[in-house]
Amino acid sequence: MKLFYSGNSPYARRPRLAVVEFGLEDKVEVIDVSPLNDPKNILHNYGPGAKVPALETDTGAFVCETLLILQILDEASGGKFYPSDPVARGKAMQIEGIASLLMDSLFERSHENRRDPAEKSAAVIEKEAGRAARCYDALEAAVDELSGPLHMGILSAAASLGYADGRHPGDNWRTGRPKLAAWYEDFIKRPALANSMPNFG
Ligand SMILES: N[C@@H](CCC(=O)N[C@@H](CS)C(=O)NCC(=O)O)C(=O)O
Repeated sequence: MKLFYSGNSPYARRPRLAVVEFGLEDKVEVIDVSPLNDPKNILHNYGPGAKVPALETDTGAFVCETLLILQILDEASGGKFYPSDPVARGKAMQIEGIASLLMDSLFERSHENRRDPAEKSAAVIEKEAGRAARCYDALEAAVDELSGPLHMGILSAAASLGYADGRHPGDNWRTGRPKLAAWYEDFIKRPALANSMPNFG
């Protein structure tokens, strides 16, 4: 399979992390397709979205959308991404959902922040900042789960927090969330995390 990514994409970082952490490096070739804003970007040859992550499967499908890609990679790993026990699996999915919500919210706010002042919506920015704060709180409350056996929700939570640091340093998400801050500082020492840290200059 081929996984297309760009280095600073928080979405693409999730399957990139999974490939390393769940032992798929022999099955998945990772291909950097940045810069994404190049109209001749190779992704335009494959489908309408031209977004990362994108996955070309061994059966010739070209699949976009992070959660679908993770589903395919999970199958390729023999189901390593989520626990098999139903209760643990539900908790892992709960974390994955919060991490996804957080990433979407941060992504939307970052676009809104970069609009021309006349086009910017203070209401959207405020609404998404509130949603992100609730997600940070939920992750702080779930830190025991984050510290447990590795699953995809944990990797996605780390990717979202890394993106928060890059695009929304003013969120100061560590303030008032000491358990999450301590967990994250330790977790990002894992080579897969350290080697894929985004750099927004
Ligand atoms: N809903 C998509 C979002 C992916 C996405 O927005 N990726 C961004 C990079 S972080 C992208 O490819 N942007 C290129 C563009 O907008 O042209 C997913 O979950 O995979």
